[in-house]
Amino acid sequence: MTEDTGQFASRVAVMSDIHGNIWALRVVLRDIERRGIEKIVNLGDSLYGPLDPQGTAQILIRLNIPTVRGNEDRIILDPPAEQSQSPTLRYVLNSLAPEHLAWLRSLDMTTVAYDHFFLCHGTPEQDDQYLLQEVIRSGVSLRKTGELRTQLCSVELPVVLCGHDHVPHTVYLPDGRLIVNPGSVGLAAYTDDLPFPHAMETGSPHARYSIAAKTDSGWQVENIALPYDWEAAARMALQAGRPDWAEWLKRGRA
Ligand SMILES: [Mn+2]
Repeated sequence: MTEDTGQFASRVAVMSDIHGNIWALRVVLRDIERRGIEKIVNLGDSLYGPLDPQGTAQILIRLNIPTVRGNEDRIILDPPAEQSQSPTLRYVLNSLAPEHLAWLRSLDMTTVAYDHFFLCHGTPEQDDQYLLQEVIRSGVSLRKTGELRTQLCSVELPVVLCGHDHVPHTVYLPDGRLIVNPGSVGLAAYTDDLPFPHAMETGSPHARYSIAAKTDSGWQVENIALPYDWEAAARMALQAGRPDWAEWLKRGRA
């Protein structure tokens, strides 16, 4: 691998929200390798879902890349009372071995990677809040610049990497900072009830990740959408009793 030098000395592949989707993860990692990118980060929610938590954990532990813990990773480690009976959580827990849980437990909620990048799953303060999206009763919209600056007042690095809402976004702040959400490797759409019922949709079932690269004229961001065997992932979700996931996986719509 000699391509990752010179002009692109600070080139990083950004993954988030893999959600146990080993079929999507394998295709993303192959694409990153094909491009000669050697620096990868992972923004969390790596294992939760009716797919292949164990296989995904094995790959990620072997990769050993800068990784933060997402809200659904936290739920695996410390289930809140109202979720402790969830069949999907039981499926995940049954599939994981102690070493996989120990890896999850070793992750911090935020971290700094490769000199330029601040990593969080949701916001710097909360792993279960969207940074870039505001959910109100009437729908979802891009959070206002002033609120973003407040959320990021403690972050001094030029590039903030966040996930959690599964929708790719690149947002530029007036002070020159950049916020990049790569979308989701493993789950292109979903619905949630909090804080108000809403749907998050990428619009296609492709596996998503981003590449952030420092160039002479500023930070360059590429959003990648890769075809993968989403039918296989959907079959697994159906087998595990989640027809809703199967539809989200196959269509990228919710
Ligand atoms: Mn999340």
